[in-house]
Amino acid sequence: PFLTRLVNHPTFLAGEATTRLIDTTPELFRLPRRRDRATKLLTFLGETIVNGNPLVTGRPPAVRREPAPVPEIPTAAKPPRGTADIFREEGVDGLVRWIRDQKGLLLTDTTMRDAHQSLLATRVRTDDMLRIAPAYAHLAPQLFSLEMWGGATFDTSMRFLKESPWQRLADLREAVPNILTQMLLRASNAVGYTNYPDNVVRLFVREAVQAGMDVFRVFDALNWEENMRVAMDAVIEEGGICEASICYTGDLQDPRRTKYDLKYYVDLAKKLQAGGAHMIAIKDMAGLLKPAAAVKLLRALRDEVDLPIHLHTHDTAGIQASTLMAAAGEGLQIADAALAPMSGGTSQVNLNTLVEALRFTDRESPLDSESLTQLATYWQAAREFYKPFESDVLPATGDLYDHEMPGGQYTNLFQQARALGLADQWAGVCRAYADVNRLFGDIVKVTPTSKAVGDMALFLVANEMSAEEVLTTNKALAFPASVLDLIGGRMGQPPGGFPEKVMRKILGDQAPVLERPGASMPPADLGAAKAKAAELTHEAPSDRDAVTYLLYPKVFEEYSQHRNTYGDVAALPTPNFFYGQEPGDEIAVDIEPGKRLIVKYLAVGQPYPDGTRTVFFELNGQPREVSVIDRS
Ligand code: 3PY
Ligand code: ZN
Repeated sequence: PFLTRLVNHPTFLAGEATTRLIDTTPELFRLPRRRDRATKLLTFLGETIVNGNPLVTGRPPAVRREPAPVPEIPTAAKPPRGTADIFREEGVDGLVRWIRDQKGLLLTDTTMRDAHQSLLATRVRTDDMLRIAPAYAHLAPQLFSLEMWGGATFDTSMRFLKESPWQRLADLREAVPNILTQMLLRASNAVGYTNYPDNVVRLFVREAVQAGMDVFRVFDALNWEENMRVAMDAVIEEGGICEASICYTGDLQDPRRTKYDLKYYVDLAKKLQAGGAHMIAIKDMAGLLKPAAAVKLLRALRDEVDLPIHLHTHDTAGIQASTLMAAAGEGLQIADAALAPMSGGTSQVNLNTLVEALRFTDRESPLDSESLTQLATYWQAAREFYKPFESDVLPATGDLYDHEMPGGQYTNLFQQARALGLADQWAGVCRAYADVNRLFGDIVKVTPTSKAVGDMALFLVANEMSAEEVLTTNKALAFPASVLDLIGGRMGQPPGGFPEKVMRKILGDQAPVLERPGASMPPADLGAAKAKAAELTHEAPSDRDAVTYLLYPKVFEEYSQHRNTYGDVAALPTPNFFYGQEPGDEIAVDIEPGKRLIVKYLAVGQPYPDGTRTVFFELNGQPREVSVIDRS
């Protein structure tokens, strides 16, 4: 049948069959499935009903089962013209001109990326984004962009949620055709925790553009512009918008801290401009940029760099709205914020109230307050699904400016500390984090360098050691792998390099990498990765799966196994994904456009001697049952 399908395919008949046939006509290469999709999903639901979803086991339960309320919108109407239309019609230069012409402060909504990465351990599922996506298109077309991809979302969507990050991007792009999509790209670390070969970074960017990504916020975790080149060039060549970042650390107003002063940031921004950046991001990942410093930084950048500026900060300190307002007063073009119920604390500043704070000023935003309230109302309810992942609130004190921990790491490191029995020593962990930063020469701390500093801080507290003792002790120490990576130069070089003494102590006789790590890394074998990925997915070989495999081999393998066994669980409503169903519950699951399953859960049978139980459903009105192993 394969040959029959092949020779009858229009591409083949048109005489255009080439070796690209696999890429252009993947439908020919899909092999028949052993089990149909409905059975796989019923098996997943059955397993979850009997055994629970391990993701939420032992965590505080979510109570909400009803869907979050979606505002009414004219779905049949074309959404109003937005930034994505401008970009498509007028290219990046036209978009940049348009940005400069705007009087009001433009806003990026980070709810679907950084906000839930910072507040809910990156656990928000695609389904909850897709339900509200068309409402964004109709109610908030004045947004500059929707940050909804990259950072930790790529890894966590597969690792924990068992869903495809690519599908999330493609579906959101389709649902919100008029607003720019935006992602966070860790330059040579792509969406991972270590540098990858250049050809992997390039392929990743190409696939992201093809799947619908517009704005790439590219940053290097040590502010090493040389290490940003490959990613920036790839974004520009593939037709994306290159927003190159300067990561903000320290305090440019503190006369005692001279390493990261105004000149340092301006010089870096100039280098990024020379490297072809279309826009500059000030990436204040720890929320350290104080209002007065923001004024100085904006003035200097606007004087010396001729690119639009986009300010990103975290509200860990609780006062970052004043930083955004101060920056807006200095001509900042774009700011990041999150919808009210997903804002504040380690997340971004409150977008709803920021819009009101700007009202009746010359930077007033054209966003509609009532519409934003409707979007916020949705997220308030949707957040309830994620109660198991709510982190403890850790109000920052003045010591935030000492340890400088990024918003996304703050609560995460606390959980790690608690898991090691060090919760009561949290203040000590924060102090150790600051000491490790000083030991390493005062570096930029953001993924992945922040992880290395955090790992080292926990290591010291667990071993009851001070940072100085690392240099003086004669004990052989087994340093965390991330620390060996960082000090070994495999994440790149900080300004001035790492302190000699630290390198000698931590690396022993191992020679550090001093050049750009990608320069000495052999290119990844894309052909082999494509074949391996196809073996795992049982799908036609694709560059997309290949690059996913190259970035996260183990995670991709487990995700593919899950998908082969249970189908695409992204289609399930969140309460059912976490908790299965109650007897008598009926849910609608759209497994593809126009193909809806109505699943009613009836009952579960007693265990058989072999430990299995039968779970009884009705599928589209017909009785169906699946057998699952009771693991209790
Ligand atoms: C990430 O790299 O995921 C970040 O959010 C850094 O701030
Ligand atoms: Zn951030």
